[in-house]
Amino acid sequence: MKLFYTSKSQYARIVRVAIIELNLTEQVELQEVTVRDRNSELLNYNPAGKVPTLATDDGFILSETRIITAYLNHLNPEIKIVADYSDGFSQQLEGITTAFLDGISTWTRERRFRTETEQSPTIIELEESRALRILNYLEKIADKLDQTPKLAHITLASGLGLEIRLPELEWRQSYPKLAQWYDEFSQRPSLQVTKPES
Ligand SMILES: N[C@@H](CCC(=O)N[C@@H](CS)C(=O)NCC(=O)O)C(=O)O
Repeated sequence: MKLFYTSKSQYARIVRVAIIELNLTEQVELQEVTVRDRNSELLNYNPAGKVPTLATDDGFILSETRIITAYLNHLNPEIKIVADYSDGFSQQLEGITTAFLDGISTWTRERRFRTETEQSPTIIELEESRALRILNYLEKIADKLDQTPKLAHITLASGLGLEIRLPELEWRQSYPKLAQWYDEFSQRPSLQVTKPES
């Protein structure tokens, strides 16, 4: 199997963390690629051109973080990373944390890849209020977050990890329980070796 990734992608980071937590590092080869690039090697495999992309041993090309993670989880079902229907709360959290990551990614891209005149205040305001609503919700239920490497927790940690690229988010002081959860969860070796540098 081969995982196509970029080191900057927080979505690909979720899959890289899952590979480590599922003890599948020997089975999955990692290939770094470029995105938004007509000459990217990835386009020979996936017309969507997005990371993460997984080329499976049985010849399928999987996109979308949750689909890939669920596929990897079925290879080691003893460890439960992706929630099933018996765990409604984790499924609920998977949805909300994915929306958080999607929103923060949009906001970050707006700031980093567009000139000041191209940046849309409407989009930034929309994503900022979405992020704050979700952070308020997560702070309220912080005692229900634990330190197990579930997809929802990994997704949340990946979203919060974008603080390095979006200092204006400034979430730590207002959400102390969440900050405590995040700082402890981030100590996991899988999170440490995939930590974004910039
Ligand atoms: N919904 C997708 C999002 C993946 C995504 O947006 N990946 C970005 C990198 S963080 C990408 O590949 N962008 C390339 C592009 O937009 O062409 C998932 O869950 O995997």
